[in-house]
Amino acid sequence: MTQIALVTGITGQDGAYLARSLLNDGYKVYGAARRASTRNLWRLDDLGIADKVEIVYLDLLEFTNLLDLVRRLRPAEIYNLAAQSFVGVSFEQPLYTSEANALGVLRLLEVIRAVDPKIRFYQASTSEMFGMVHETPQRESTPFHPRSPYGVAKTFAHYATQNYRESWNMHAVSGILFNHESPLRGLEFVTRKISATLAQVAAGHDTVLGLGNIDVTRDWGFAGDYVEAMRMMVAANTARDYVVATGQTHTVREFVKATAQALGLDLAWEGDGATERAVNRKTGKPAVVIDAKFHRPAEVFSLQGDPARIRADLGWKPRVDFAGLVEMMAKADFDRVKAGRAIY
Ligand code: NAP
Ligand code: F7E
Repeated sequence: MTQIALVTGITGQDGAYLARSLLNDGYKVYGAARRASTRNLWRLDDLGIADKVEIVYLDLLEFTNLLDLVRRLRPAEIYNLAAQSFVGVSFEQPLYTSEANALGVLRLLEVIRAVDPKIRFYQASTSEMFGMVHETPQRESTPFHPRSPYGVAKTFAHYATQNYRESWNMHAVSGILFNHESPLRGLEFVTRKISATLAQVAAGHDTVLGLGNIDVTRDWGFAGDYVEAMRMMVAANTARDYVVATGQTHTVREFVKATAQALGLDLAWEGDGATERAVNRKTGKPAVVIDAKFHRPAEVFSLQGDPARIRADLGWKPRVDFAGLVEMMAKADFDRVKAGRAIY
């Protein structure tokens, strides 16, 4: 019998990679999207699966909408990837972020409890819950200390998922995923902002990359690897939460330098703090500058995950390392720029 999966956040980065993985294994995939005034399926187009996913309308703020959908589709698995996922914007829209990222998850859990508690549920938790970290590397037992409305809302959702598992015996699991990137990453996130902007500089465009704090560190992996971890957790015999990470950490500055190298850009770094910048030696023009508007009211300074538990229990490990990720993103954006294709 064909397995049915409902994937919320289908228009996002992870939704596209997860849908492709499920389709490859013969699933019927319903992709849940909010209604938009323009078509926003470019990621599914990029992976060549837009006509294979059946799009349904869903907004995490609408309880009856969620209830009707789950009743009608009766999926065996629900992956909740939908969220207001940009940390920076969560400081400007804390109430909306909490409605979607915290209460939206509770709505979904209530719907599953009412319709069929046997539906398996995946919640997209995040390393942002560790925030001001209490130990390094961070593992499943590390205390949470979120630093943004995004992190606070995701922490609520994480505990709600755990509580429904314990109260109603549901196979409801959370993946505590560290930053994962790809050529399909949104342009406002720092890695894709770097690859897309420096690709334009390398192609001769008159563009400058403005960044906030470039001393912060992140544990960056490839999104295509991380959606496999989601599936393993949902398929596992025991419902358990897992940290999903590479175990390696790098500064934003290192990401910039590695991307420049991958693109053959020769940058000369000068100054420090607010005046630090990198000049393109070929043109003599600044290619990277510090712009205070990208600083956050509270920052998560360093993250490094320990994926030992998921490796031991489920056999998951990342296939793409930092250098491979940087090269993949730089090449994809350079190819887009050279071909005159849209940079989304
Ligand atoms: P993304 O590209 O920003 O995608 C987010 C998706 O959520 C989009 O499809 C968006 O739809 C949808 N969405 C937003 N608000 C919604 C609402 N109220 N109702 C229904 N859909 C809504 O994010 P991603 O990188 O794929 O991440 C997937 C999930 O993992 C998110 O929950 C994120 O918070 C979490 N996460 C991500 C990372 C990471 O490094 N990528 C790490 C840990 C956790 P529109 O296209 O209409 O905006
Ligand atoms: O920032 C710093 C910024 O926006 C990374 C989301 O997927 O991963 C993501 O959240 C770091 C931060 O990702 C700029 O201050 C410097 O310290 O790429 P980001 P994020 O905030 O880590 C987690 C795991 C999620 O769950 C989230 O959904 O880079 N930074 N300069 C900058 N960041 C941005 N965006 N833009 C800059 O110019």
